[in-house]
Amino acid sequence: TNGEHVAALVIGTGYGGSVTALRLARAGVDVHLVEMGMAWDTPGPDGNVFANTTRPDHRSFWLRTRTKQPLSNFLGFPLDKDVPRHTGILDAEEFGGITVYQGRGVGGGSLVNGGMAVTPRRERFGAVLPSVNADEMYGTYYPRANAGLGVTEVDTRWWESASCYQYARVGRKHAERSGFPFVFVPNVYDWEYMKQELAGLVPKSALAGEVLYGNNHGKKSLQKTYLAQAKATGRVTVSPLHRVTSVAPAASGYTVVVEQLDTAGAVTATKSVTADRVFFAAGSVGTSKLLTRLKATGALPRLNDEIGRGWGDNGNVMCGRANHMWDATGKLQSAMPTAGIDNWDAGGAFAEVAPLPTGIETYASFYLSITKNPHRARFTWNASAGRVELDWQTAWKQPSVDAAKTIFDKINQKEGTIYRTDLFGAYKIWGDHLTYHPLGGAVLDRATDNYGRLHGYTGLYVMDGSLIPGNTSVNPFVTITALAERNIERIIADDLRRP
Ligand code: FAE
Repeated sequence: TNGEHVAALVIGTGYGGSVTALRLARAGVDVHLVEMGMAWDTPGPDGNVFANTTRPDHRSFWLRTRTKQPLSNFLGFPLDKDVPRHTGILDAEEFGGITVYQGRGVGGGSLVNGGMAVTPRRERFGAVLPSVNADEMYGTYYPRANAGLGVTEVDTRWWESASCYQYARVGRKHAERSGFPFVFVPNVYDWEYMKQELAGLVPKSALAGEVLYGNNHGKKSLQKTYLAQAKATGRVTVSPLHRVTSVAPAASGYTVVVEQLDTAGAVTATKSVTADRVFFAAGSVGTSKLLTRLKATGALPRLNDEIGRGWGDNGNVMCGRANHMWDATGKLQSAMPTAGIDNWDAGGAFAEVAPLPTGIETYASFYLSITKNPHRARFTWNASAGRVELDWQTAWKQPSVDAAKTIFDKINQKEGTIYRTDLFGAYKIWGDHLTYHPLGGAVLDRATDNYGRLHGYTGLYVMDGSLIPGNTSVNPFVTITALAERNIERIIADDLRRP
């Protein structure tokens, strides 16, 4: 409520925000979480909280009147359709050269993502976060994050015969025939639940194609893990449909301005609260946009010049391949990926074998590659337009395409197959217009100290993916979670326990 004072205010409820809330609350600190998206705890007219991926509706997109699906076309038909403007779950946020997909709601990206919970190979960690002690991360914080997130491995004996992973077995066959290492990756999906889905014993979720607009069952989003534990402490409150617009020094602590939204996105109230400490966990784009604007417009002028810098797309690029008739990928495809092709050291690409859950046999193999892309963009404040811009260039995806080609040109040659040209618009092979993995913008040990304390101010912290400089070599959320676990432990010990 307006005029309230809180000990700790956390902006955003994704991985960084949820870890921060749980650990502060367990240390005896009262925490208020502010989330611009909805709570996602109430069923819609169809009895489900979340819309199905194949039938987007008002719940699916953040304040859009037309869907913007990552796969825009199929067999020559455009897939996008009109939807009522609503504070839906998936934001396709458009900058000049790239569309950045993000989750909106209590749970952040955990509501919409594929659940792939990958710890980078240890020998690659030095390139991911050079200032962080790898022994501590691999000895303590990665295990803590994996436990907190409920990460488990698929039962490979079940996987070998499950019809819903035929597409992944075809992916393995093609990878191995071309000599690439094929690796299983852990996930946060409840595998026992999926087995029951396949056996027809429970309502289908992953096997009904649910992922991009939320999973009604089976996936352990943050709502079921960190946030449930945080709420159980009795010290955590959450305000959904509240968006932070300003943070500025007050006589004691900080004044935080928050707009309350209705489900059409209109501002219904503006509130001002004070907080002793403010934790920015609005995601790489959300935190970078806030900090860039607050520095430029004079609310937080002492933030340093690293704010807004070091942003990358984790090298995301997508493609599909057309298989021969003997390599059917299956009508039923689990929406939760289980495996990847690791050509990082030789070619700079790690490719997830991704589902294409259309409900029909497509003879297509589909992949999301994470690549070693060297380009880094910067957020800047455009005063005349009154908005933050990102200077990512469309052409900067070329190194990612080249890296992905080290895998798929070879597989196509070996198999005598071709790329699909119908998935991203007419005759377009590469899905190079987007990222699911925004990283950076307030990089650790540059914009902040080595534990996320923002330079220039006491009591302001960054806790999310904006700390990571642009690439993690694998899917990012386990690293975001582990880094938040590491930083908050130090912050509690040094800033909160000592007078
Ligand atoms: P994030 O989870 O984005 O949370 C930030 C929260 O802050 C959001 O809920 C925002 O609504 C909220 N917010 C933003 N601005 C404000 C404001 N001004 N006031 C109040 N609230 C605000 O941040 N990663 C993997 O590791 N494995 C996967 O399989 C995977 N699949 C993905 C699939 C999709 C479709 C997408 C979009 C992402 C995927 N990711 C995956 C990426 C992953 O979800 C992402 O890296 C993390 O969610 C980022 O965590 P953060 O805590 O940084």
